[in-house]
Amino acid sequence: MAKDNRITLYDLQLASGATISPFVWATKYAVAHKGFDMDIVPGGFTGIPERTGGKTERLPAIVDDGQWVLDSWLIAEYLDEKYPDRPTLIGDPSVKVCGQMIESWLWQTAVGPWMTCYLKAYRDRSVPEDHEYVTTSRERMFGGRKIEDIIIGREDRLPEISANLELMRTTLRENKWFGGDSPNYVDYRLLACFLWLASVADIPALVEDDPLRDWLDRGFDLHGGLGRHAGLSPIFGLQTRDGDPEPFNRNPVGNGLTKRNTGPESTRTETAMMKGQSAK
Ligand SMILES: N[C@@H](CCC(=O)N[C@@H](CS)C(=O)NCC(=O)O)C(=O)O
Repeated sequence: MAKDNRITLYDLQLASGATISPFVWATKYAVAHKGFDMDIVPGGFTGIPERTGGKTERLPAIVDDGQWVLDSWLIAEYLDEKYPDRPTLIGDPSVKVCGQMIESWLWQTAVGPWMTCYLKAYRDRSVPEDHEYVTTSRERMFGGRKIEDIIIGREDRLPEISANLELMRTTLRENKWFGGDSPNYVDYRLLACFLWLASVADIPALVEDDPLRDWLDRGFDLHGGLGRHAGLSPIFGLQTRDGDPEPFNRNPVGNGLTKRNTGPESTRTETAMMKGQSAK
């Protein structure tokens, strides 16, 4: 049992003290969701093995009353297993399977493309002793291209990345949280990607009136404003230009996939459209 209700969490931070890693963000939310207080061990990318006594090269890691647990998903599973009487993070196994699928989609659709827009801020905002490591390791990940070259053209890419998030907007139009009435670990995994974004966004990625904003604001406010660190940047405020794609669908129409069939009344408009009639 966590001593004094406290769990130690090894953080991965920028110079501002804001967490950069989406995996660490998800873990912070998981520990808070379980009702534990956190003792944060600060630090950047350099010296993770030294900081953790050789336990890991990657973060997050937690220590619960002397027990080390690594990996953000394994930590969430550990917390549910060890503390079943506290609020559930994952619960049914399908939550993990479907959650990992939607998270992979978000990484492919947005996190990866945003990385090509914000890599310079990612490096410049890291703690000074990390700059060289972040530069060389991330340039290697991008096939040896220079960080300054990778971000070129980002103003053209940002509206398109935003437009590609429509799947999340559709889901959140019908549901308060991915967990249903209350947030679960899937919400935290996805919120963590946007918190990563906020940690590196030297220009906004989403327009002010993006429908995702409601869920994001509620999510960032959870657990005493866990996602409101002073080192984070505004992610809303993207200015679109003539010729840019619409950053979100302003006229979403329900269809058979998203609308529940509760009888002819519920499908009348769609049926009229399909028959080329005006709905009565
Ligand atoms: N599967 C691991 C991934 C952890 C991971 O890759 N963390 C990154 C930060 S996002 C890290 O520690 N990177 C250290 C480095 O880049 O040297 C988890 O979910 O915890």
